Amino acid sequence: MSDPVTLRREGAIAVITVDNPPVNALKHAVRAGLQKLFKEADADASVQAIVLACAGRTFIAGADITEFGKPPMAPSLIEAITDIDNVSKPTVAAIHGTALGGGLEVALGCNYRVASKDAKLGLPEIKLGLIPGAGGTQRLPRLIGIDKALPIILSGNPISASQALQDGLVDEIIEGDLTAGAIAFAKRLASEQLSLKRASRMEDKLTEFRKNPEKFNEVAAKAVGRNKGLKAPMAAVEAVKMTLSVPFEEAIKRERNMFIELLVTDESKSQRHAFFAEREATKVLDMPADTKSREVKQAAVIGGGTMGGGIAMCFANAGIPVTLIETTDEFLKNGLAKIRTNYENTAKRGGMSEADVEKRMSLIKGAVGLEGTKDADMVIEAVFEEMGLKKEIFGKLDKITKKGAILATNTSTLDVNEIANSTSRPQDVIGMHFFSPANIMKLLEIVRGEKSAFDAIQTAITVGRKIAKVPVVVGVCYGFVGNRMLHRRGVQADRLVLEGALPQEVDAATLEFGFPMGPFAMGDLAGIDVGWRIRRARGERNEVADTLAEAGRFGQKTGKGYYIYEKGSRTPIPDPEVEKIILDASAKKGIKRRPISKQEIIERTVYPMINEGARILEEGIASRPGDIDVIWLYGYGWPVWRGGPMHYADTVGLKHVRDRLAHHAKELGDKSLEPAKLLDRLANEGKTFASLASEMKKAS
Ligand code: 3H9
Repeated sequence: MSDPVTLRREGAIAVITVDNPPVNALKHAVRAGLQKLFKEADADASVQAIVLACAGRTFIAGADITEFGKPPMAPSLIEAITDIDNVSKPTVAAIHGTALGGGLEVALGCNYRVASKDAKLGLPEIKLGLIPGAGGTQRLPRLIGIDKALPIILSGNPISASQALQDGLVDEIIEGDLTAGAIAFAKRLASEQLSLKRASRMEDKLTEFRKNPEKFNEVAAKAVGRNKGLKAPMAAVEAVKMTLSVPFEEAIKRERNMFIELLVTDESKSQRHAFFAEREATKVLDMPADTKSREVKQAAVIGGGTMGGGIAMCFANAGIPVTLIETTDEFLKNGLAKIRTNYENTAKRGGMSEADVEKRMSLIKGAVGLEGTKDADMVIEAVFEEMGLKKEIFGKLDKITKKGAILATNTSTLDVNEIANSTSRPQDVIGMHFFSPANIMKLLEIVRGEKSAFDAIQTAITVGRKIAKVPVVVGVCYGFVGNRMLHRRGVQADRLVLEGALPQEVDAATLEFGFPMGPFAMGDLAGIDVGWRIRRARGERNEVADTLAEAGRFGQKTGKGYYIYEKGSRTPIPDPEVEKIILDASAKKGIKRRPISKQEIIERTVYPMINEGARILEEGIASRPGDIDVIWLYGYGWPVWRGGPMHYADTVGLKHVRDRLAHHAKELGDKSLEPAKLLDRLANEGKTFASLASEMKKAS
């Protein structure tokens, strides 16, 4: 294998290049190569300055995450960066793509940083449940100040090159050839013989905070935000705080130890699992490796309601022209107006410029009637959930649309195969299930019909990524993966309320678990009337929900539901009237109410989802446990530090989950809680969903 780090000369400038595809991660050979070649260039009297550049699509994107948890191999990243920092000649990092984590830490070990216009720089370790472990928490605050560094470290979000220039993280933006620009920059440095700028030795940006430590606490509390209590954010604050009182060398050692301690936490393991699961989810196990996407230059969305409008926005946001189709001029006008209002609201909040609003609106055309789909390479239908209507639309699309166009349905419940069979080209039909609000929610369930062609699936994945979604391929079943599992939680939440809990208790336990919202607050947000109407049509009844709906308590939209909402507020306030409705419902059903613990609430709401996830795997609806996790992380607010339901099940132990489900099933006489066959088998064999994933991968 060729060396991933090489050195070449451009006159008196040594150019060290990292070439370790795909993202130039700092595997052992890269660390060793960097250390060796920086030392070599430093020792060479004919070298006046050193440029560090990267080949391929990006600057170094961080430590090699796949090496975490394996025995450490010298040099550590800290050792390599310390040696770079100690070089006696000017050093310049030339940044393109993304300088992330350990990559930015390497760049911070250099004296100067130049970047291409579209580069991004960040310390995303927090998103992996970690802190920067190679000097980032010490060098960044010294270079740009604590008030600017803390939000970067605590959010994990990268900043743009222009922001970095403004903050002093980058010294120059290079237009055109980056390496040539960096070499020119280095030559200037060498000729001016300025003293070396070492972030590790800078103290002036710390003075203000040293004088006023209270200010540090204020800035830190703001940067931590909702993540208070999680291990990595707390450690990050502690690490940055060291800049105020602990000498640099000592602080670096302590930072490293904190990093190592975080590596073994469940939180970090869960977040790292999520990182790889997200990337794995786009790989379809049986798809031939050479499958190519079809080209999508023009899209059409049928239905100008909230969902259709949101989907059209996703395309416009990604720069793909899209036609919004409605049945009448009036509906179309309303749909387009709603989209414009959405964009304008974002602009008012400072999220985009007025010019951006116009640019995006110019990409969205309107048309009345399905003829408007004739030029589209991808059509997404987002009309009512009515099989007859969908089949009629797909039958017409079959005649109108171009050969090879992807015909997608956004159905959340209906049989994609039946829809596909209403056309003469079921191979082009697929489900693309967006989550509301579609322009915000990241998850995209791609529903693969039994006849969907591989290149149609691949196109949906590629387009999904292009429009900034996290695509996961699933099979056809009622509710697909996410909603099918959610249903299990809903059933138990309703039962818990009848047995003795109150909505606010169930919601509080769910929030404490880490979800942003509990099932009842979510019911109020979605609208209680939706389920009520469906149940009425089916002749079914949910005693509590339907009594609320009959009293006109539809949720947030009517100011009352499971909770009361003050005018203009979304904060749920428990309501004694609801408590009475619940007590009456229990009495009517002859249920003797009992106190219900938080533990039982979690076991009864979360474990049945895991159980359903196991059934979904058994049936092959999801191809990997990690796919289910990704769906829950991006579609339903599952806390990332718990890794997703299937990963979480592994952390509590499958035997425990199985036994508790069996216990509740027996105690309550509730067959729906009986452990799934797969869960039972894995528990008996002492296995995990992760081990099942490895078995599945080997078998494919
Ligand atoms: C760190 O640096 C700790 C230090 O402070 C201290 C250490 C002591 N390692 O995302 P993509 C793989 S923590 C190993 O699809 P994109 C990825 O799995 C690290 N592998 O591409 C995928 O593999 P595959 C801090 C990595 O263009 C392939 O590369 N850094 C790593 O959409 C392509 O990835 C981060 O957290 C890695 N670090 O996005 C950055 N990164 O093809 C994490 C990627 O087999 N990375 N892979 O599925 C990213 O955010 C994105 O990958 C990036 C590119 C934006 C760079």
